[in-house]
Amino acid sequence: MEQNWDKLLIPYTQAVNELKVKLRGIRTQFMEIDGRSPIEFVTGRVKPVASIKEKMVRRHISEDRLEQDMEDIAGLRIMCQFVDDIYQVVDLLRKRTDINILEERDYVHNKKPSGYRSYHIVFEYPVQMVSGEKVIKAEIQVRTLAMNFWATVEHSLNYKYDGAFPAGLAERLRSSAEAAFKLDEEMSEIRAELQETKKDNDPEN
Ligand code: 0O2
Ligand code: 0O2
Repeated sequence: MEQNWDKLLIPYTQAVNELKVKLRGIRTQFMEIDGRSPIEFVTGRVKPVASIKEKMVRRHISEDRLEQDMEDIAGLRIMCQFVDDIYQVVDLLRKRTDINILEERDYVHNKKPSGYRSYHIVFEYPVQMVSGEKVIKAEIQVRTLAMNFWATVEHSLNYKYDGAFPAGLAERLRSSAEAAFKLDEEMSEIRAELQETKKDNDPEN
């Protein structure tokens, strides 16, 4: 039987919309209290049907296993300024009672062969449907602005090359990912030095 995509995607769309509000709410609360947030901004999307179909072929996922085996039909991204912020956000997510974390993948410190870095969390999320509660799987990717810059550009180049970069270019992309990570490390060091300077100049110390 032909899959009814519109019907299948209703709870995923609902989940993405709810989670965008909830995750952006974390930023709002931090800004109110601290004037600084570990979350810079949040985006979310439901995977387009064409990408779902392509991934089903690539990962040998049958239609009847789709909802169990495809973890990123509902996908959220949290962008952070600093690498440390990623882990603060992950800690906050672990404490939430509205998501049930199934798996964490730390590609920040275990980069993928492509050079890709991000922290992935796969979780269950209950959606209140008129027919009753439906628990779906969803994924949050937590990354710095620099990691996001690299992943966004690499993803669009990948699309043009249909996933197979010429060897020399793949190597240059890997070294660009390293350059982005060096930038993250340098920014963290600058922040740490600024905090030290501030402490030294604080008359209360
Ligand atoms: P604001 O005040 O415009 O920043 P939405 O309608 O926003 O719920 P949509 O249109 O599907 O959802 O967009 P998506 O992809 O979920 O998220 C877009 C949000 O990410 C917008 O924020 C953008 O401003 C923000 N965004 C995207 N790229 C960047 C970036 O490079 N830097 C920053 N700081 N923000 C970015 P808002 O909340 O809609 O509001
Ligand atoms: P989209 O929506 O186009 O981004 P796999 O399918 O083997 O790659 P797996 O094991 O299902 O991956 O999950 P993993 O590796 O934790 O997460 C896969 C997702 O991470 C991808 O989703 C991308 O969003 C992101 N990702 C992983 N590797 C790379 C990479 O080298 N470059 C970029 N730009 N993003 C990456 P999709 O399904 O590819 O879809």
